[in-house]
Amino acid sequence: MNDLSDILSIIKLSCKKISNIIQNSNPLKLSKLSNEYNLSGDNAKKLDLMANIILTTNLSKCKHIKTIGSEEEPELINTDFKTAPYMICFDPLDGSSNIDVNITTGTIFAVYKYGEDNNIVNGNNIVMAGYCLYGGSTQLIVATDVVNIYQLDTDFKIIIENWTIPNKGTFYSINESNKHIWLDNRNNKFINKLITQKYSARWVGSLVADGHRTLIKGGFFSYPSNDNNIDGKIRLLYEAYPFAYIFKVAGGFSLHEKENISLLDINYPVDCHQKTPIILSSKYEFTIFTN
Ligand code: FDP
Repeated sequence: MNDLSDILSIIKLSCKKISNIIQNSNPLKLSKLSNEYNLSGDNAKKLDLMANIILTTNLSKCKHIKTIGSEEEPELINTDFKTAPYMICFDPLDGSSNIDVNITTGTIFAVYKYGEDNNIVNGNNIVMAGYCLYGGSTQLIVATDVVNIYQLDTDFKIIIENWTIPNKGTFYSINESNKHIWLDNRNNKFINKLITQKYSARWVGSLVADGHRTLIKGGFFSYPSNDNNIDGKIRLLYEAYPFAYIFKVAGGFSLHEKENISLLDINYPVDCHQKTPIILSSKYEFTIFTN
């Protein structure tokens, strides 16, 4: 086994555990606020913290990993393996507002390879990224040089190899209740244009679910900056970079609305919890948005 398949095995084991907890517990109890707060600034639910403990405990034993970053940890954690080649960052439980109502949540991760000078420059240092969906079934989407989709039976088994995103979709996914406070005025015009082309709206409110729909069916997903979230809401290291990587490998696109470049080219942040506006898209919608 090579380094990445070792890391992937640990992710599979951890996601299977998290999936079992979700399948076998009362969602109202799992969604209770913990007394602790995560230092990325959000209230942490019980399930968020359980998922974090499972992932950090398992991954900190992996000899290939030098550093761990999690939404639920204040700072990056150094493992015992000081000369290991990789950093892993994850959101242990994305979509917390959907836990109590038994709607899809997920785990998002990215594995970064340190450069020669022991640096990570941006999202292009990613060598593997993915997410696990805890939904109608539990699926794991993994991007290396191709995107593969696994489904959990007794273990994760590949159900689709080499997934590519369709060129065009029929849905756009954006929280339109923020339309009066969006900072990029392209959004309103763009959505009106899609509506005239018979597009419909979808918003689950879990990045994993809305991003997954866009990856499978094509279309447009965005969480733009707004008056209340000037830097956007999605975290760069463990949400935006991984999704940007997955979309790129699948033949799709990502964009930072202010810089007008791929999210992967945005500089590695000083703060490991830095937020960013995010756009993920198939080709047709991306071409309209950027022209
Ligand atoms: P959540 O706070 O529930 O974890 O990452 C943050 C996130 O969910 C995304 O998964 C989701 O796309 C977004 O926030 C939803 O935000 P709104 O509630 O503002 O729509």
